[in-house]
Amino acid sequence: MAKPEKRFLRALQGQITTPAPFWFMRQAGRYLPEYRSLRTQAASFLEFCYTPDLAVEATLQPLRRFSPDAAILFSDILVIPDALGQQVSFQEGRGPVLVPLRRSADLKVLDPGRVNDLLAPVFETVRRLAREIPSGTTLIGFAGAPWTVATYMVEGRGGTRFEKTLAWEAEDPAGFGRLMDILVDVTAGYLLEQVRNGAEALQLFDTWAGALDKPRFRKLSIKPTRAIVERVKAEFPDIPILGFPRGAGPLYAEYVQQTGVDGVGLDSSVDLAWAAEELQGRCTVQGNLDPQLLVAGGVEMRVRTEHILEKLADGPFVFNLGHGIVPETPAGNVEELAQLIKDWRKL
Ligand code: 1CP
Repeated sequence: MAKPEKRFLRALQGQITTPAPFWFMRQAGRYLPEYRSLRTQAASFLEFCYTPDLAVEATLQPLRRFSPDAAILFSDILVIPDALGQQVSFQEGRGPVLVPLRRSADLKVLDPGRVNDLLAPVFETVRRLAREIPSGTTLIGFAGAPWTVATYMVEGRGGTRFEKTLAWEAEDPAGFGRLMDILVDVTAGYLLEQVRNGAEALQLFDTWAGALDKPRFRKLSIKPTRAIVERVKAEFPDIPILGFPRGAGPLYAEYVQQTGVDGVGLDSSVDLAWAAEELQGRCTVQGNLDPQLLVAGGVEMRVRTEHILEKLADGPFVFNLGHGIVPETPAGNVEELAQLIKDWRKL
């Protein structure tokens, strides 16, 4: 059973909590000077993720500054392709670079059987965090959703328009479907192992869901997400699962109805009145301050934050951004935002 004293978990159970619980996507990372300093201790970003001392510390850094209601495991969605045996590296200023998979025959490089063994350091990080985070803080485990992870595996890098991934899916749906099935299977197994080691909630990041038209959104975002939710809930019926189908637009409604998620992350483009009306009756909503307003700070950030709280905090709600904190963000603005949320309606 979820521990009721944790406000984040109560919100995911559908309760209204005042003030609203909050955390920020990418609350750890380069905008924090203490992160940049810690990061120098590992030669590569993946080594950083696979060193529990460093990953635990990176997770804890934002907790000390902002006391959010949730800590998110420090890792990356691309540890899955790495553990499957695809060659993955992160290059300074360029982001992730993978040796791309482009056709069925390329799938033979993948070895799904070893994923959880290779990711043992991540599970150790989860175990240690479960002991080390403050008692009112919820530990969120996560993974990329299959579609989003597949885009990196097929394109070989970020910053694309997913032409090669969409073309493979169109030309050889059965072959691409095998890649998706592998990802559903290993992602469910990976999330289950995070829960066994102490994760108290899970988030599935479908960052590139917005590239899919309606039939493909159903096939490549909703269906695999539902399969993962079902597998995790079969073993842990009470574990709250959040989905983040970024850019889904009106398809957010179908996503919420069909996947079985307990909460949904809204990107900044989602209309708040629409979300309150169409989504919040069915699940907890999370979001959705534009990360650029957090870069700018000041009155615009404050007005928009209050507006989001006015529209959504009377139902089950977790305050967050509409996407991750960007490296240019002044840490002081994040501190101010955290205080705003905590003080809202206090007087
Ligand atoms: O230190 C560095 O320079 C590396 C930057 C970095 C960091 C801090 C990357 C590379 N990943 C991360 C951590 C990370 N990634 C976390 C944990 C930290 C936290 O949230 O506090 C999480 C949850 C992610 C998830 C992630 N990685 C997503 C989904 C969420 C999102 O932001 O959309 C995606 C798409 C990635 C891929 C990725 N990893 C890193 C980069 C630069 C990218 C994006 C590449 C692109 O633009 O396509």
